Amino acid sequence: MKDAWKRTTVYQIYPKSFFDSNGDGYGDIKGIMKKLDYLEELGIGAIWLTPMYYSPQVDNGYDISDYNEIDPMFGTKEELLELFTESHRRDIRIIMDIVVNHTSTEHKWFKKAFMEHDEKYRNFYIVKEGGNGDVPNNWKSFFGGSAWENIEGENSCYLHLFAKEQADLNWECEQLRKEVIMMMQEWIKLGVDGFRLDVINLISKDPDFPNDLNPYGIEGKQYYIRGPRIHEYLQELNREVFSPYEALTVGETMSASIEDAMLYTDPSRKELDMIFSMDHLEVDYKNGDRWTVQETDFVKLKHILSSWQLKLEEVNGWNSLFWSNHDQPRAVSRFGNKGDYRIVSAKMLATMMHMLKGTPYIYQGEEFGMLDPGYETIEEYQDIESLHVYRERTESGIPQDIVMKGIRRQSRDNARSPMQWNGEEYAGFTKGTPWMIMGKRYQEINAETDRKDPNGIFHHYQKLIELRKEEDLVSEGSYWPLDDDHPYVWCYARVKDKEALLIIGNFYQSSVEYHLPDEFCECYDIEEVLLSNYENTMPVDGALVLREYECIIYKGKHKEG
Ligand code: TEU
Repeated sequence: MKDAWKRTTVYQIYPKSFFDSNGDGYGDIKGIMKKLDYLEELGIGAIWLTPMYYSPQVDNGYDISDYNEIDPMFGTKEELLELFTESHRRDIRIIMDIVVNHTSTEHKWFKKAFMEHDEKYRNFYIVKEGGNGDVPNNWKSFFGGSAWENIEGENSCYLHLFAKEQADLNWECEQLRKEVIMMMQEWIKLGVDGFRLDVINLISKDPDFPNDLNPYGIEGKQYYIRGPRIHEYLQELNREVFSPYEALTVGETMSASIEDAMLYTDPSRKELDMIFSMDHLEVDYKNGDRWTVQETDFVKLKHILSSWQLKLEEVNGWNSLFWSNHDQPRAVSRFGNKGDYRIVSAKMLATMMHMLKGTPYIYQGEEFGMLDPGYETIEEYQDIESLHVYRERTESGIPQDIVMKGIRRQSRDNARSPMQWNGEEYAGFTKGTPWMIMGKRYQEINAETDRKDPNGIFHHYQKLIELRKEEDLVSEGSYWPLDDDHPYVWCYARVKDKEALLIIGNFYQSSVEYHLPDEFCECYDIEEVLLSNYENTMPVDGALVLREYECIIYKGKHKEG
């Protein structure tokens, strides 16, 4: 990991739902600009902007029709460049979301390929003979149906792993790779400091496109989640774009294993700085099915996060640390407490994640404990994936209330309801009509109310961000799992030279008597509490009673000095 980024906390903005400056109901660039002071006060060092490129918005901007232009719904390219300048003035760097596994079918490449029949561009996409029911293989789209769509007027079809309006690009084509490289270099020249690379592990497909007889998750997936040329492509991007410009890179890699991550992030291989793995967020999926919810398997959660910490350290790799993003439900609704313990549980979750080794990502609204919006009926949802899941499952005969239970819990719209800035109409997000229905409890849960409270969640995040900047143990210390099998408490240490941090969190709504792990106490004396979410006491004879969702960061010194 590049030294310059090691102490940075990243803030993810979903522009459509962040802040609307012109009253059209959609968040925009000027809106982001107006909130830069707020972000500076929080202390973050970088913003990740989810896509604002030209797009028909079939998948909220992940269907790009022009990589070089900004969709008018967000403003202009000039405004975006001004946002870069204003952010840089505040020492906030910019990470752009790059979606190069697929383009929108409105992209000029797609149009040239299939409407103007230009061979060069046809080769930019994955085209096979067949169509109209007679498809090349049984691969499925994540958003429903076959992954193949017929090309109008032909007996051939193109691959789309997501919506049919999101056509997969053919990375085997050298000219396509050149175009992508040029486009990314262009953005760097305009001031971008890093990239979040959407589903980047899917860009290399098995060239035989086999039928998937034993699907791993969804039909086809095993043939593209770690395709034969993936490392070669990443190394090419690294050589041409990332290394020369010292750009930070975080690859979104669905279903990547730790072993994959070790390869992607080992600095000597020159691929990516870090990846987003969703492994730890699958602990409430029943039998691996996201839409059938089960109680969180807490011990499994700890084991997963611990093994990622340990394994990536082996290769000098780097972790991305997050509970939430625009595809996931709100962390407090999911792993914390929506009632009386909302504030303490939000602080506990933040503490346990932020004290790990890696780069923390905060998703907009998380810094004051936003909850899922509480939509009830399917009509309230907009996300293409939720609507597809609803249709597919109800049609297959699953009772509607069971389907809705899964959607209420896991829908991506949980993250996408507009930011709750204050208690005014539409939570101060817009003066018009918001594009999505507001969260139910915005009068009580909003940035303004929380920030006024000295014990609020925002101030706790500020302290965590500050600790990462100030304390070498947080940015550099090795991870030491302790008590990994405890059913209620997560306890780990970060150690470096003769010092250690001991981080303890009670994940449950009941108090727990807790004895600090012997192996830690034998080596270290606890000297002070750096941060906690209750008025705190020091352990007596190595023991303490942890209150509901209590978390504590202790600092200790090695007994031998
Ligand atoms: O997401 C891909 C991904 O890994 C999933 O979490 C996705 O949200 C979906 O649930 C798969 O079933 C990325 C983006 O983050 C997402 O918003 C886009 O819809 C998707 O890629 C396609 O570009």
